Parts: sequence; C-alpha cells; structure tokens
Amino acid sequence: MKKIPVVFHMDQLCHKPLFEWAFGEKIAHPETTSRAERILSEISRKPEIFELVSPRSFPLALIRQVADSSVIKVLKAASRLPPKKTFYPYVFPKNRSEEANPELIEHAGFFCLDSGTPLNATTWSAAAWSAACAAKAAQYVAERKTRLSYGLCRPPGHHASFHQFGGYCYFNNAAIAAKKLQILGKVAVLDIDFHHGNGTQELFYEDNQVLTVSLHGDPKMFFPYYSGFSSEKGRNKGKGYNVNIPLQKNINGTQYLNHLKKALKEISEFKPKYLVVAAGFDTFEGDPVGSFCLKTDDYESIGKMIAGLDLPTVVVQEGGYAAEKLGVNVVRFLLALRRLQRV
Ligand code: Q9C
Ligand code: ZN
Repeated sequence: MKKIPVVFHMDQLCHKPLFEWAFGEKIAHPETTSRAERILSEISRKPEIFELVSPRSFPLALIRQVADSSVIKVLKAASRLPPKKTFYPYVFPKNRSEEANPELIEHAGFFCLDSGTPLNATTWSAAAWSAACAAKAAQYVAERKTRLSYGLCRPPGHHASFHQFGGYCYFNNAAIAAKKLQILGKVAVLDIDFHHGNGTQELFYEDNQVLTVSLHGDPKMFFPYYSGFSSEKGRNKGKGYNVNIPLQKNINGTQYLNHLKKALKEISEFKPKYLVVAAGFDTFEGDPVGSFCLKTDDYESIGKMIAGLDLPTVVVQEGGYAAEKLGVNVVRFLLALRRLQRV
C-alpha cells in the first residue's frame, strides 16, 4: 500500500499566538505549536505508513481565490511589526469604509472576525505555508499519486472567509484544497471540527459544484455564534448545496456517528469526485475549547465511516486543543482512512 503523504513546513512553527480573550478572561492561547509537534511525533513513529513532505512555495494564485487582497495586505503589513510585537485587533467595524486601509495595522479589525486571532511578523509566512500544505496535499490526490493525503495545516483555516480572518484562522486551507480539485470535478467538503466552518460555507455558498457539510456545536451556544444554523442552505445556484448539522452540547461517539451517517448520505447523493475533510479534533472529550465527549476510538469509527464513501480524499487539519492527545487522535483517524489507498 502507498504511504500517506503528510504535508508540513517547519516555518509553520514560527507562529506563536500568546493569549486570547475568552469570556472576559485573558487565557493562554490554545492554538499552540505543541499541537503540530504532537502530531509530527506520532506520525514519525510509523515511517512505514506515513511519508513526511514539505511544500516548496506559497500557492499565491490559490490564496487569492479564497482571500481578498486586503486580507493578504493586512498579513503582509504585520510582517513589518517588530519581532516581539503582537497586534490583537479589538475594534471590528461592520461597515465597509472607503477609508479602510489594510496597510495600517490599527485597521486590521476591518478584515478580522474576533479577538483570538493575533497578528505578528511571522503570521503571513506561517499562514501561507499552512495554505501551501493544503494545496500540496490536494495536488497528490489531483495527480492521482495517492487516494488519501493529509495537510498538517497550522494555523487552521475553516473560520477564514474571503473578507475576514478569525477564529485562529488566516487563510481557508480546506477551501484551497477544494478550489484546486474543483477544476477536475465536483467536490464535497465535510467539516468535522467542533466549530461551524463558517468561512468554508461562505466561500462556496453560491456554488453548486462544491457541497459543504458541517457538523458542530450549536451556534446558539458556541463560536462562531452567527452561523452554522440548519436553516442556512446556500444561495442562488448554491441553494441546497450547504448542509449544517448543529449538535447537542455533550454528544458522545455513538450519537455523533448517527449524525455523521446523515451527513455522509447527503454527500453520496451529491456524487462528488473528491472529498475534502476539514478535520478538527476539538470534539475530543478533554478538549479545552469544545464540549463534546468523543474518545480516541471514536476517531477510528469516524474514519472508517468516511472511508466508506470510497472517494479520493484530502484531509486538512483544523482545530483540536487537547494537545497531548491530538497526535494519537489524528493518527487513529488517518489509519482508518488508509483503506482508500487500496486499488
Ligand atoms: N476560548 C478552530 O477550532 N474562541 N477555531 C472561542 C473560547 C474561538 C476555534 C472563545 C474558537 C475558534 C479552528
Ligand atoms: Zn474548532
């Protein structure tokens, strides 16, 4: 069986968000470098199964498809910040002012969703390498080199929309993978992160060639709060091509799998040529951000069920903040998908 390509670039580790504001408290930022390090260390224990590869350049044309030039300019402007300086936007205008200037770091709030997604001199490079991981993972599948690939994307991506970064995300990595594959046929994006994939939903909201399906904590109670409701079904041509499945707060593995079955039914009825999985592991029982009760074994069951679609699949890393268990959870999930490599 072919090895599973794991795409990662060391410069992604230069991104070190310090803290965020959570419900009035300043807390240590959950999106740490140790997340990627835990995944890398688990993967390196199985060299007969995984092949670690690095992207070689930024996928600028693809980034431009998922991010407005202003968002790109903001991150590039942040590259000019002094090395230890971090900017946390804290004013978020709702209007689209003519005066909004992406070169001015104080205006970053125009292009940003929340206060948990800081900017510093390394943000642009880390986010662009993360995007490059998604693009290269998609390339493996597009060129039929493998039927399964994994982009170890960090920072994550699914909260980033065309006009705004946020939710620890800068560029929408899953959308980059989908855009790359879309040229070749219909794509389904399945988002199993604890949070609603608002950015991915928005990027494909009017598209009937990309089906977006997300299972997540109910936005009535959880970030991003303003989207992820089941009534959001797509717009214009895209009507009927977005599916949201908000779930109860303490859902366990068995219950989760029942909902996943419904999600997969929607996907198989769409008859896509490719699958992109926005894979967050903040659904884990011990996660400090999520509230679900999934166990490590459940990720194997989820992987098996997804593999049942038998589609060429690109897995893109999203959230998951119980860092000590993140590596084992990711590996259990990928091993269950490995049957896709059989030809
Ligand atoms: N600390 C992803 O999982 N902050 N993003 C919530 C509680 C935003 C999570 C406040 C959570 C975003 C990719
Ligand atoms: Zn999440």
